[in-house]
Amino acid sequence: MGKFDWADPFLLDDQLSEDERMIRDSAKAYADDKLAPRIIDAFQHEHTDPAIFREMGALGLLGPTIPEEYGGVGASYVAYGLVAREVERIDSGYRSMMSVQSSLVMYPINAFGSEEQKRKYLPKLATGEWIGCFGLTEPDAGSDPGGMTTRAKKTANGYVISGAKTWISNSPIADVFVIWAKSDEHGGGIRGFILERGMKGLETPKIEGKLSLRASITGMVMMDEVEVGDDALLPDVQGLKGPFGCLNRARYGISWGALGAAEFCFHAARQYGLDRNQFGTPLAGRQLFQKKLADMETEIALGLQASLRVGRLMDEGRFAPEMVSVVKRNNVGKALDIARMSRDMHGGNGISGEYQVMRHLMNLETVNTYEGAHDVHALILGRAITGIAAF
Ligand code: TGC
Ligand code: FAD
Repeated sequence: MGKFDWADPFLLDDQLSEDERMIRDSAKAYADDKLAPRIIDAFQHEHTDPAIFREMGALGLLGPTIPEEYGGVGASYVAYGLVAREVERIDSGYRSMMSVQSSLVMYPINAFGSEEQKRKYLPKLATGEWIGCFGLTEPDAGSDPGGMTTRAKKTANGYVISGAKTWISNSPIADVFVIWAKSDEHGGGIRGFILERGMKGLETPKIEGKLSLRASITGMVMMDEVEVGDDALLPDVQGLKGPFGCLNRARYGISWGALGAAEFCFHAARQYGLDRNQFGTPLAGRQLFQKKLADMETEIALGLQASLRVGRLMDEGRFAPEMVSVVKRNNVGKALDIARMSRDMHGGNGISGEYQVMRHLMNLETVNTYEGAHDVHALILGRAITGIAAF
């Protein structure tokens, strides 16, 4: 008979390789030592520390799946998911900074870029010397990115790009911009371009006053006739499958990350219930309290196994985007329920910054919306199940 570990019910650790455990442990040590002490203050004061990119880069946590020759560490997608889980255990905003850099900036340059683009950008993005952002969403094109109006017009030796992107993670501090635009040269098809800070006509105003993800800076990318050379075009992809190819990876990472946040909230509720006495006994000794803990543990354990399976299939080149929709939608939705429950189980203390569960709850509201809103993933699955698109 095996032994039951309440914090690792299905012995997830046993299913990881030695390398995966090493990367996980290094991410965990970093998150505990360097991120946890900063987060309460950073969230309260809406402060994003750009040094975090360089710290993560030094540990190989940026673009870990990218080959070593371009600055990555050639890690598995399971390892990438484990890193997201450890970072988001501290804060979804820190995971956001990391996953945009890794899956939405380094991945498309590696997968769709020229050799020159890979050599120019990837090593500096891997060390965190350069910060990247990904511009898909527009004021009038969120869930429906095919409705974008940003345009790239062909010129003699390049393109002129005009349009506005909004809700772009990292944009106010970014050096490198992966921008998706409709290109007149390609019959109005969607193409990716790499823009750089300092280009004439490029502005990146910050979006102020977010009540969620406050440690991760978000902004717009305003492009007023930004001139780029032919070498700014990502040559190897055309159409929405370009940005969606990136989103598959980022959404998969989020499926692990959200459960890291959920684990924090679960562990916090358990400890609070053991420590706090009401009516003469610890709250943890009450049936209603234990049922909530059992529900949390069950959803986290099931969700982690599902993400591990999708990660293994990704590493074998056998995943389908709909698998990612299952785990992104389920795990984030469950994490949001768990954070809300944990907030409730902390009573009045649950609303204070010090106990941290309300911060996770507020963050997870964003995570439920970005990278394909919860209901949009239901529609992706609905289409796969019925053959009818209901968007
Ligand atoms: P649809 O007709 O379904 O497809 C158009 C073309 O794209 C291909 N495709 C995919 N390719 C790879 N992976 C996927 N997951 C793909 N999904 C679709 C498809 O095969 C087709 O290719 P082709 O060659 O036939 O043209 O497109 P649609 O316009 O009907 O799309 C519908 C829908 C709802 C699936 C899609 O628009 C969607 O997913 N909307 C959600 C938008 C979204 O996720 N935005 C995210 C913005 S980035 C972000 O939030 C970053 S936050 C990061 C952080 O801080 O962590
Ligand atoms: P909408 O698309 O207007 O959706 C509003 C509501 O309507 C949602 O509940 C949705 O589920 C529902 N809905 C939409 N369509 C349908 C339908 N057909 N049927 C039924 N219901 C529907 N984008 C980037 O490109 N890069 C980034 O780095 C980035 N970072 C972000 C960071 C933050 C903090 C936030 C909040 C967002 C970020 N986004 C980013 C944008 C994000 O991807 C979008 O907010 C998301 O795709 C949803 O688009 P929307 O906000 O326009 O909502």
